Amino acid sequence: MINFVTAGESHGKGLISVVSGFPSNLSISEKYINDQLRRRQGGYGRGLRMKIETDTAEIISGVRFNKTLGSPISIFIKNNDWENWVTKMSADLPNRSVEKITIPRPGHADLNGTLKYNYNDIRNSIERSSARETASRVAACSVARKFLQEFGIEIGSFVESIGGIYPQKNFANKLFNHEIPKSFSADKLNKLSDKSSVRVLEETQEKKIINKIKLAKKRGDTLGGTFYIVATGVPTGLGSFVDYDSRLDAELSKSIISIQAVKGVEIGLGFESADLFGSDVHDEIKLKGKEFSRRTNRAGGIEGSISTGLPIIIRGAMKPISTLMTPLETIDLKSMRKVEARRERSDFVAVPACAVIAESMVAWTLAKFVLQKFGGDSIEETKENYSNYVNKLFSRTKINFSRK
Ligand code: EPS
Repeated sequence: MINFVTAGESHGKGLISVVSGFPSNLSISEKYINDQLRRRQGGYGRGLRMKIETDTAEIISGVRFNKTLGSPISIFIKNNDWENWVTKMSADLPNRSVEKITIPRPGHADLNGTLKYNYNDIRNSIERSSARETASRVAACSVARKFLQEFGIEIGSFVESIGGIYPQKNFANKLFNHEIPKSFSADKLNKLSDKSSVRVLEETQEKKIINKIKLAKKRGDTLGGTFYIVATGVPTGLGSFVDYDSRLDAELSKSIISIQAVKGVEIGLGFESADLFGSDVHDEIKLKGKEFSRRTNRAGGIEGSISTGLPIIIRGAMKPISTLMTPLETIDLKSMRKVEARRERSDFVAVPACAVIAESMVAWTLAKFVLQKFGGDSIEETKENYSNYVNKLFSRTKINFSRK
């Protein structure tokens, strides 16, 4: 079974990812990972830190001549900002002069982290709860993304809205109506959304959003928004209804809501389907050549917690960034008096980055289910098991139902 763990604080020496359980002989390179890290750093409205960092993955183990060995893959991302934090974040020097932070920001982990871990400095909570950690997630999950590409499974995303500004025509509706050409694949979606500085698909919407972000900056405020993740090429049969934690939709939702500042996740039509008649929601089943298909895809590619073979469609909602340059009210934990929250260097909006991070988390979850179903110690073995299943799926169904 695959697993990944990340380590590192936002302003420490760097970030570490350790990935285990992938089969041998999978091609992977630092360049492949860096291309994804670069996508994560983008987006109009990101903070000054993105000018300091050029997140670069250094593969420390588990790969030889660009092929996985089947052993743990460890990846290091250096923090360029570390040189400014050597004293403040020293691992083994006692704190002689570093001022403690005693004023928690509303909306972040500052107060809760300090209470839970009995910290004597809120900086200890800020460092690991920061969204900086997502850089190491993207590095780790890029291995999963590359693995899925071996099976023709692609993952893409686009930003649906920022600050309540939505598109004229939502591309997602085409997906729900299953009105997309067979040639469509999620990586082509990224070629469109990555062109936009806020990763939206409509130019007029982009202009309105950038103006809204400028307004937020002027007010010393922040924004959130919504995004869609789309996975194409996913075979029928991933996930199962037999256990709560074998359910594909549940595990995908968990992986996305685990991202810092994500407060909502929907599979397919999600909350909208709660208001509709069943006849306007359930996807009628049809035959397409030698495959089962659906007339529509409002289920978002998952029925009975199992993948249907149609694109998986997930929508996420990200709350506004917690650090406001026009601070909200809080309590100073030293004086226990009402004060204004601290200003910490930060992003104004990070929804474009969040959508890229969510792609990585979806890649991880789908890779987990692919390996769970098809196993294999080498990529060749996994691919053999996969083709055997996919090629026989339809004929086996016919035999089952013709059997007496
Ligand atoms: C981030 C790097 C850090 C995080 C930021 C995301 O930037 P800085 O060094 O300026 O604090 O703070 O995350 C947040 C804005 C947050 O609220 O957690 C990154 O690399 O994505």
